[in-house]
Amino acid sequence: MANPDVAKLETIAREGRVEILRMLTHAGSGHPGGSLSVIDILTDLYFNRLRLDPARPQWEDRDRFILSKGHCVPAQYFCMAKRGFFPMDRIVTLRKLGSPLQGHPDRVALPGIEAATGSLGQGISVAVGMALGLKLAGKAARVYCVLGDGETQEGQVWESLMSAPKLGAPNHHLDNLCVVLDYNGIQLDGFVKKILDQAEANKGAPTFIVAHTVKGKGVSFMENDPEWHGKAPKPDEAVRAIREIVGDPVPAWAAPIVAELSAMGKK
Ligand SMILES: Cc1ncc(C[n+]2csc(CCOP(=O)(O)OP(=O)(O)O)c2C)c(N)n1
Repeated sequence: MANPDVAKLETIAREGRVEILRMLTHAGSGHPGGSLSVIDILTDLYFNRLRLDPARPQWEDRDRFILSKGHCVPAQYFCMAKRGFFPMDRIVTLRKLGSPLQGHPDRVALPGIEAATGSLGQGISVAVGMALGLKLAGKAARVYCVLGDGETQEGQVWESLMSAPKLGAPNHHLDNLCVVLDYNGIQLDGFVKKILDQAEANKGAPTFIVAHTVKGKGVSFMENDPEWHGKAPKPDEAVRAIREIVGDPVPAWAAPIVAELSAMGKK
């Protein structure tokens, strides 16, 4: 989109960070670091780019979004709720038995999710296939996919990215595919550079964007610390984190969440 309202997107992403911390604290498990790094990318996609109709999640001409780093789905749940796919109060059921909001995206349980991801590397392959299918069907819809930098170590990522520029040629180049790399520099067990350096950006069509992000962004004690890859905050930690994100005094919209999490900490 030509002129995104950046201030509006920043406000939404700030709310997203608060809701991510809230849902992870309720769940007692999950992945704060990569959810906090990817929320800015997802905010741009969901509120500036994707053509979706929450009332018709299966609308044929919709753009498709696949979160290949599926463990960071709390960020996507926030965006979906905010866009009206389901009520925001449902996000506290994250990872609960029977909830459609599982720890990794489930396309059967939650309309609006395009692919079950979480086994790293698979989402990008699905995205490439979808882009080809849409081209062959003559649809103008686009496919967006977000990859983690640690995830690029999966062989399947390389296979799909090498095939993407070739598939559909000569008449159906996949210029409807846009892949964004959440380059936060940290994977599960440490810094990506120390483990295996990441992919170089592919030039030409399809598009591949390297987004330089910060894992745990917005929370000083989570930023750039691999400890916070896959550990939920305790209620008092979540309150501290939210205060950092929203500032002091806590604004009215965030006050009930701070009160809710403070009460959890006293139980
Ligand atoms: C095939 C596969 N192997 C291992 C895992 C376990 N795992 C979950 S998250 C993760 C690290 C992913 O790192 P990255 O892609 O950089 O994600 P981010 O830092 O953005 O959270 C790993 C190894 C998995 N989900 N799937």
